[in-house]
Amino acid sequence: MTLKYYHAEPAANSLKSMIPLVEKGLNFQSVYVDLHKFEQHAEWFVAINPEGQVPVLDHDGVIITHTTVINEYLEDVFPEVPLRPRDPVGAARMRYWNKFVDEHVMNHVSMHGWHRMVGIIARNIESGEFEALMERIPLPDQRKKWKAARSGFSDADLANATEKIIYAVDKVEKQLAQTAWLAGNDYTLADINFYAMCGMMVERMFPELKIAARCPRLVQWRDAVTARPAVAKALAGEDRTAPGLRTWTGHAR
Ligand SMILES: N[C@@H](CCC(=O)N[C@@H](CS)C(=O)NCC(=O)O)C(=O)O
Repeated sequence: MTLKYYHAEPAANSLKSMIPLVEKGLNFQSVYVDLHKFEQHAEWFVAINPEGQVPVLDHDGVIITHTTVINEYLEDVFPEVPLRPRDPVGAARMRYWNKFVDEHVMNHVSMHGWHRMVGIIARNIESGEFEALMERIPLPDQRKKWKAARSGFSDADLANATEKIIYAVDKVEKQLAQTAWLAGNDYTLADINFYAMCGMMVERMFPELKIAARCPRLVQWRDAVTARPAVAKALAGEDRTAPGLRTWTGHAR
């Protein structure tokens, strides 16, 4: 049995499926894909994932993409260390939170991240070279996102994204007043999802939201996730992000 995990820095989507791999104690080959060099759009990588995005799981030659799908796949194939409740109600609650994060959180945090980080990278590329790079991006929406990052997202779009993030952190805070973890009494893929896509970096990315005062339970929950040995190990992975661009990701390094 061989498992190969293609990923970038230990943040957002790349972190989201790395954590379950480590939590489950699986042996896997880690393949770093350098987004700063646009390796995700290179021929060799697009041959593996035609959508030109990380992360990707290769299990004995079977390619699985999209983090929520990868994580449920890992759960189905390697259920020994469970990260999904075994009862249908618990599993439904976990999926409810995963859907919420995937549809209503991830893109909004991502827009702010792209605005601050990818925008700088995109603006540093010479004109002709930028257009040539855009040609290689397989997903039309992703091409638009790169172009928007280069020109800068509009204030209205950024304000809308911030509103959605405020709604999300307040919703999580309310849930954590009722249950220790998002889907109930157990740590699940839902916690991993919200942590990787928002929770780990929201305080550092949005100091103006005064998260510590506004969402004390979320901060406590985030610290509990960070303190898990598997999470610490996943976070310690390779990071080639220029130090000046690291602050938004919430990296301690
Ligand atoms: N829905 C996908 C999203 C994957 C995604 O957005 N990956 C980003 C990294 S966090 C990426 O590959 N970005 C590079 C690019 O789009 O050029 C998933 O859950 O895996």
